[in-house]
Amino acid sequence: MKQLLSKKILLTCIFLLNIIIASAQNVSKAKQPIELKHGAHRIGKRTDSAMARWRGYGFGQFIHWGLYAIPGGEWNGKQYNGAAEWIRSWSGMPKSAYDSLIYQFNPTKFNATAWAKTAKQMGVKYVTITTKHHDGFCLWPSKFSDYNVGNSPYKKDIIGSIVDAYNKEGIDVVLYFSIMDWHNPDWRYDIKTKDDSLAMARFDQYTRNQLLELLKRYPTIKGFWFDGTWDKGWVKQAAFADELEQELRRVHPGLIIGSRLHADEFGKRGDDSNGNLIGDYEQGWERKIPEKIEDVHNNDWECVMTVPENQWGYNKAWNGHIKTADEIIEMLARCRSLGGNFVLNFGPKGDGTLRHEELDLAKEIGEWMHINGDAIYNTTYAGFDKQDWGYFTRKTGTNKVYMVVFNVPVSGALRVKLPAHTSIDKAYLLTDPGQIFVPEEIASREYFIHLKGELYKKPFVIVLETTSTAKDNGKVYEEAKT
Ligand code: 1KN
Repeated sequence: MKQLLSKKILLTCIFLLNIIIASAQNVSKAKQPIELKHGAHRIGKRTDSAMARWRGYGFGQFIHWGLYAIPGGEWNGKQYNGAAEWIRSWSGMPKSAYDSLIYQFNPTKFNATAWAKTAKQMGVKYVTITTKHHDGFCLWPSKFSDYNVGNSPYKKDIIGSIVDAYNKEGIDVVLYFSIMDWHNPDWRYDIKTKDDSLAMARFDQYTRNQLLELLKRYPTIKGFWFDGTWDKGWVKQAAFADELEQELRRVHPGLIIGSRLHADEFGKRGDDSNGNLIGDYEQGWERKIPEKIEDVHNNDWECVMTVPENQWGYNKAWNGHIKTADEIIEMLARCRSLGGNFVLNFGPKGDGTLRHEELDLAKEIGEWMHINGDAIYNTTYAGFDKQDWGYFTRKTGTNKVYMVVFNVPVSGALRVKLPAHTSIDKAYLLTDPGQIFVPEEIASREYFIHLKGELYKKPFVIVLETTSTAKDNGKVYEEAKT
């Protein structure tokens, strides 16, 4: 009995010891990064001027345009419930009917200058335009695919006229490019046979050719926005895709590429197997926005957002909730307060015009940006605690902090908690610097800014000129939570 008991104790001890050893090993494993050939090539943010420019944009426009704009989510009188640009994948529409839309593509009312002027009026600093979506249709006359705009009745190069017109308005251009291609017979969702490998090797070269072609044709572009890279077929091309990314960067210095082009050799996407971000910025904030600064893991990031629910290409029937200008402005301010860019999607019609809902939004958002843009452009995370009335942003590298106010409390008192070693020198309304607020100190480093009882129908901005006696001024806050 005694012996049995001690045996039991011994076994328990060994068992516990094993757990301790295993967890200790885990800890050392977590500390020891594994060697990766195709993981992140840099730890931390880029420090060059092209990336600094991108970071300062604040607000961008996304454009999804292609053959899917012609059906606009409808085929033979029936409505497709998915995203309009995915209609080719719907069993209700024959693939051949979709592919034949190229013979109908003739947007005679398309005017790149008009689009660029609308974007400028809205206040965006960059545009991301679909060169080729999942359907494989190319909006430029590609030498490497017949399925391109040059073979449509329209004939003319759409990407070229957009790049020129937007650049003329001072707006930078990024090219969206879907790797997944429903038109190219060499595309594979997975690679299971020798034949699949051969096909995908041809597909790799096709992709490389097209990307080099785009860089050559449009030398002013600032970046590529990749999509359709989630299937195993492409994930297994990690080595090729990584080398391709390096090649594109060599050919076009300063080029900005998000986290979606290549996986690492273990098939890990976005963050590599060591948890480091692949590419220049986090692309995962699609139709969602981080809640707090910890969520962004000190990465550069961009949020892309649709006006209705999940619709990117033109859909005649916008069902469900459609965002208002004020909602969109709030999303924009929230993104800026967490150091990200915000990109609003437009889905132009098949005739080349913008739908009136989007034109109206561009105007209303633009009116706000025109007077409040200072709180958005070249701003970043302020290092102040979030308050219920809205969002803080900071003019990058300075002690100028903006309060973008959306929810005025019934008391009219806006709470501000200052970080350590910081004081407020001056507080005033951005649109009327003569309107000065005298902050009331309510506790150590805690203030109320009292509004004067007006009715506020639009979000507004209060500027705080601050002094920081912390070692490194504004920079401290930007790097504080890294
Ligand atoms: C949830 O699965 C998807 C798959 C593709 C969600 C979105 C997308 C594509 N990315 C967006 C930027 C659009 O281009 C959309 O078609």
